[in-house]
Amino acid sequence: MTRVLLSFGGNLGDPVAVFRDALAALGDAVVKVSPVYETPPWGDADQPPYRNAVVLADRADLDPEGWLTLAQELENTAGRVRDPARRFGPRTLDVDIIAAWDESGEAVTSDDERLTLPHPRAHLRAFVLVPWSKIEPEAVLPGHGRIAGLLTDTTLAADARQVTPTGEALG
Ligand code: A4P
Ligand code: MG
Repeated sequence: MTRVLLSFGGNLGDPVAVFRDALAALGDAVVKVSPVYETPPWGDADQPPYRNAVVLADRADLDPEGWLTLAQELENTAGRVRDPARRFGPRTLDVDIIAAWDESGEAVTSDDERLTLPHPRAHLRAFVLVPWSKIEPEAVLPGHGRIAGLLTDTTLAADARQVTPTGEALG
């Protein structure tokens, strides 16, 4: 079994419809889904606001590499087009693996550029930490401590105030 915390983000087309399709494709693997939030673009200001959500999921037959393949399949199904000139630019769907845990609950770590675990920017992102704290208030981001503690950082707390629930239902 590998449990993962997936982050969904998108700001082109109808991201909420895309999130629903991705969740349907994950099927029984889905354990918990956060509310949907509207968030200011991070890393590249010249683009529309994002919708973000996180999903806790479990699959007995997938290792973290298998999860990365599945995440990329979900992005491709959503018609994701990568613009190499704009790393943090607009997209229909981004699925990042924020963290992974093995069957005994141990966090999986990896320094590999193809799959870095935990995600190297997760601890800087209110658009990941706020939705995650909503479904797992006691969660720990491996290597960084309790997410509730991270969100007390001045910069993150200011960013968190701009992470706005939209009331759109995914389930
Ligand atoms: N990769 C390595 N580790 C991981 C991991 N833990 N999860 C590799 C997923 N992928 C991982 O990703 C680039 C490469 O990272 C992949 O080949 C994979 O093997 P990508 O999805 O092709 O490109 P990307 O998503 O543009 O890059 P990246 O680095 O994931 O971008 P970010 O950092 O996710 O930024 N603002 C708001 N408000 N909300 C957002 O969701 N998202 C981004 C994307 C920018 N600004 C945003 C949001
Ligand atoms: Mg990505």
